Amino acid sequence: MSGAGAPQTDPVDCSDLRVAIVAASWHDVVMKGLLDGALRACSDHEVADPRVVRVPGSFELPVAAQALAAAGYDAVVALGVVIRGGTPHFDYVCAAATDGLTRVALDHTVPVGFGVLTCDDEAQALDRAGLEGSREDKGYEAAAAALSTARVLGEVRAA
Ligand code: DLZ
Repeated sequence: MSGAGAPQTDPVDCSDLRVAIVAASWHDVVMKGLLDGALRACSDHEVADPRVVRVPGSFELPVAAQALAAAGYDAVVALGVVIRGGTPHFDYVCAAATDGLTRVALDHTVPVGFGVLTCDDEAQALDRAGLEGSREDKGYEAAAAALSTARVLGEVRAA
């Protein structure tokens, strides 16, 4: 999947929303880039004080996202990096994170930004991490998507 075609949208005011970020801890340089990007997106959208929680790996993202959604956050941003190794573990962790986060979003009707990188190697991950020299900023994108979706859901509920 390429990053071409991503929407170019201006940040909307989300100062009234409660926002949480859940971030895995594997691959710390890439994770720092993703987390910084998500926090920058929150700032651009005027989210005052997003809550940040850390979990060990991407496999643990859904259960933490579920707890945050159940606690009443209006938007959750999930960040992680999974790098392919020589075993099927990669596929299981990616599937668990993807399916689990989708389930949280639908079960709670809360947008869950999908900022989980699934890469063949570390170079691919660094290129998407929003670091100096990266071509993409997936932490920012995931947070911006969750925030603008939370705004849309608010409008749907109000109509
Ligand atoms: C075990 C594992 C491996 C091999 N690789 C990664 C990875 O690249 N990225 C990641 O976020 N987590 C990895 N994990 C850890 C699992 O997500 C999980 O934390 C453990 O299996 C314990 O449940």
